[in-house]
Amino acid sequence: MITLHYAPGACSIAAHIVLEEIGQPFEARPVSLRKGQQYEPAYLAINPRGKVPALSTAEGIVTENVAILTYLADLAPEKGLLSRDGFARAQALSWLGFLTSELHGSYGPLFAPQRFIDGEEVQAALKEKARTRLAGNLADVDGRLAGRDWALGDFSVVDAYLYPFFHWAKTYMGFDMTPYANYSGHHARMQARPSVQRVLAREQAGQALLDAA
Ligand SMILES: N[C@@H](CCC(=O)N[C@@H](CS)C(=O)NCC(=O)O)C(=O)O
Repeated sequence: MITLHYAPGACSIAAHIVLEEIGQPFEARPVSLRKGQQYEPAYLAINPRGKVPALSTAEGIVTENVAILTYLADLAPEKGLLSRDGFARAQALSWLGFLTSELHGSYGPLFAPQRFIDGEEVQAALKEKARTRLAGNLADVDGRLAGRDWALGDFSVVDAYLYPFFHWAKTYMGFDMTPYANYSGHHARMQARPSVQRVLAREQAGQALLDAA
């Protein structure tokens, strides 16, 4: 059986949503990033980079969001979560590449400026710059979602991957998301999906387990 190693509310929620969408049995194992469990030997044996998500499969371990989302979509081609057609697949991979490098990357200096530079003053300046970069990337997404319910027309892995970054901007970075009307509409549509509701409930329970441990 597939096991998803995830942290509640982290980028791993994209894979969690896709697992629910494809409807195959899986186990979801929470990892506490707050408690540093990603650096404990047991987890480093799964992903030596100390990051979630990681997917344990019968064939071995898959790491990196883009690889995991691609792998999961290909397990259930009938769901149409990632086209196998050359050009359409390239469009999807273009989105995934942007999300993993640019949009996800925008958050690094905001969540952990100390990983980039020492000193409170320069860290504050770095965060300011990073907020501007994030705002630009959110606007990019918003523009690309104009006139469409889902990033590629039909629901796909790209939509699942768009989900956490909206939430982080609003909840953790205090962004007013109303100017990003298309991305806001997309987020509302995501929240209404039964798969997302099941994932949110499971991740909440996972967080409670981690807190109690
Ligand atoms: N390139 C990786 C990035 C994964 C990543 O940064 N995950 C974060 C959570 S959103 C993490 O595990 N952070 C823990 C840490 O860096 O200590 C991917 O796309 O899978």
